[in-house]
Amino acid sequence: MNERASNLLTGIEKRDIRSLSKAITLLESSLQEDALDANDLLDACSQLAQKEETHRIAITGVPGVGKSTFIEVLGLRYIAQGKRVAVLAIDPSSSRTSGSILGDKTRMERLSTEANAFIRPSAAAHTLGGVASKTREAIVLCEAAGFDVIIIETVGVGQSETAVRDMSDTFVLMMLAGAGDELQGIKRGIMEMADVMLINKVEEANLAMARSAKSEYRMALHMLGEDDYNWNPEVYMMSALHGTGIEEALHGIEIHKAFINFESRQSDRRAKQNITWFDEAMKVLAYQRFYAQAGLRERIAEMREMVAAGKKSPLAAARALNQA
Ligand SMILES: Nc1nc2c(ncn2[C@@H]2O[C@H](COP(=O)(O)OP(=O)(O)O)[C@@H](O)[C@H]2O)c(=O)[nH]1
Ligand SMILES: [Mg+2]
Repeated sequence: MNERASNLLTGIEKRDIRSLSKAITLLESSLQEDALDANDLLDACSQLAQKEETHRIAITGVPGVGKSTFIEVLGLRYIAQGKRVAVLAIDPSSSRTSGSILGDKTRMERLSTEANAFIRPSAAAHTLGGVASKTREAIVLCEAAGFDVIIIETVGVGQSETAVRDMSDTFVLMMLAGAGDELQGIKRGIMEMADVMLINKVEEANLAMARSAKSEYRMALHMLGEDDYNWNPEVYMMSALHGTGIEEALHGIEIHKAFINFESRQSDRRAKQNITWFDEAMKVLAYQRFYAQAGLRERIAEMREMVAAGKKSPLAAARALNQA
């Protein structure tokens, strides 16, 4: 390991936030000269990470549902319990400079001033293997730096949830009462992934509607059936802004943690997740190596023209380029 990587590693071991931040930036780098250090660092951190004791919580839901507001409350609770909390935000649609990320930061104002909190906005969307794969690496680094609770905030639309489910112990889905499933962009597939469901913004004016939404969701979850571990997801009502129902919601998350910690379910789940990670990394690296071939770009352009002119079928053209 060279000096830069080993300095960062020392910093991470000392729980230095600046080193952690720099290390994550290094891992996000797409520069060829950073790749080796990034690998060394990730490897060393995987060995360091106190894996079993940490809790990886994914919070998902449509923009505006109140994820960041809830994470601030949740994070402060964990800190009050003496834990160290890292928040990683994934927004597949945004780059680092976008307004939504800045908005998140201000919404976690109190959390961000805590010495035992670390808040990291989304990686740039064009990083190799996608934002989600970088988040996975960031989790490893945060755990190596002694963070006990890792909260991953992600928008509940698009394809990122499956990836996020694959890197969390507890998958929390936040909903609004009465907005209608279609309106919320919540697909059945996402509901199937939920370990805990929270209906947010439940206040006096919509209490009745929230109650009926709750029983509808409970019924829907029940019909979806149990997951691999026979866990029955529960639905809670709360107002992250006004602080009502928070105890119950936290309790729901904690019960799930206790459940997965039982009989090595968590290590089992993480082992499966690591296999998925490996499979994805294989694809990304194979893809990268393939496209790094000299002269490939010209050959692709040539084949495209032949396909367009009807001189070669698309499949035959692709096969021709893949026979190396
Ligand atoms: N009335 C009400 N507003 C809330 C609640 N939680 C969040 N908000 C507001 O909803 C907006 C979006 O919240 P935010 O946490 O940024 O949502 P995110 O996009 O899911 O992260 C903000 O203006 C919050 O103040 C709640 O429980 N009740
Ligand atoms: Mg947010």
